[in-house]
Amino acid sequence: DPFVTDPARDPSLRVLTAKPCNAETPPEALSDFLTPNPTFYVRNHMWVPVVEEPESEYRLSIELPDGEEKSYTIKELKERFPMHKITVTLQCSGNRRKDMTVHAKQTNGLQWTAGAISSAEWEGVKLRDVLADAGIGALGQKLPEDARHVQFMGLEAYGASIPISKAIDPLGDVLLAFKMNGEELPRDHGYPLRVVVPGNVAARSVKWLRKIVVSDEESLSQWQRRDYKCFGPNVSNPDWTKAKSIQEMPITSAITSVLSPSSTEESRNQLTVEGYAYSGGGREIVRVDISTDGGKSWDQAELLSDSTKGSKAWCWKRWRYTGPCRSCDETTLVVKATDEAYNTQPESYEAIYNPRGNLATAWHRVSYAPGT
Ligand code: MTE
Ligand code: MO
Repeated sequence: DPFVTDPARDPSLRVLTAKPCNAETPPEALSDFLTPNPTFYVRNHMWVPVVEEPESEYRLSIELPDGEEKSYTIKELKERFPMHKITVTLQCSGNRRKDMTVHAKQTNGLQWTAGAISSAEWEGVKLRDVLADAGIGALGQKLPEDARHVQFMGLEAYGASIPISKAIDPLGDVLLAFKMNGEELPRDHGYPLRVVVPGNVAARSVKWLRKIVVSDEESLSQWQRRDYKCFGPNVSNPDWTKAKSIQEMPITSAITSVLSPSSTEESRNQLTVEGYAYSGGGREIVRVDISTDGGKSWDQAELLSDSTKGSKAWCWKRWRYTGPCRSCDETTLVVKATDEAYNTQPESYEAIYNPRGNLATAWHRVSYAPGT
């Protein structure tokens, strides 16, 4: 049983599968701006690799398009490159998949609710600095034509890739991270080294990173070539080669808590609703619309001004709404968000249905009965 060496886990995580461990952040922890490490969601495809002496034993190797290979110990990475701290939200492409199943039809994959998303302050060195040292992508230097993708390989067998443009973008902030919220990376989240790709689907933030390959091709893994893609709502048996891999995430939002109005007559029809909104590509959330009558009328939530680190808006925005509950018998609360490019969320899950239930970003609806 390769799972016997998996780490102990916080009992408040909402476990979907135990082996491999797939567990959501509980709603209480979703109200924190930075998710505490023990309740940061866990998405493992396999077991958690055991790494005993990383400072001396662990080497990250980098293979260039001409076949040349360089390698770095953890100590070298820490000593030779400037350290950076960046606040980044990671979100699984399957976040809210269960909503798509409930509101459209059956989807195939872990039935996440709104907790396959979490945020942390990550600390490490920039991938672009290390690649430049290895001989690729320094500012002002011409890129070889066959340097198109940067592939990442984990210690188990997981792998994925990102386009070279993201990897070497001075404002792209891709990190090789050693720390998470000021602590050493927990084993579940990639100890001793993980790549963090801000703004992209979390599937590209490969944990237990052992090798980087700069290539003319995307990663050959199924997680690059198959699973994380979307198709038209009519396509039930997709030709996986025909769609683009998910990279930058689309905009989404969710309600994470509804506070019942207090019992005084005056505030009886007041409601407080809280949640998050997030968009990929570093696009900032600029507006969150709330409806307390199933989407017939709208109001705006207050955006909380949490302070972030990094070149772009890589982190979710928390929001809060207190207002009259318009049709205050049984009702549906709805949230949708808008980002700085004026992207907004689709109204229905049917319109974005795909059999793998990826990117279930439709308006988030929560039923609410006063007095409950
Ligand atoms: N990296 C490795 N090596 N193995 C994995 O199973 N899962 C990916 C990504 N990186 C995975 C991985 C997926 S699909 C997600 S959503 C994120 O890690 C989850 O990161 P977390 O467990 O730190 O929340
Ligand atoms: Mo994921």
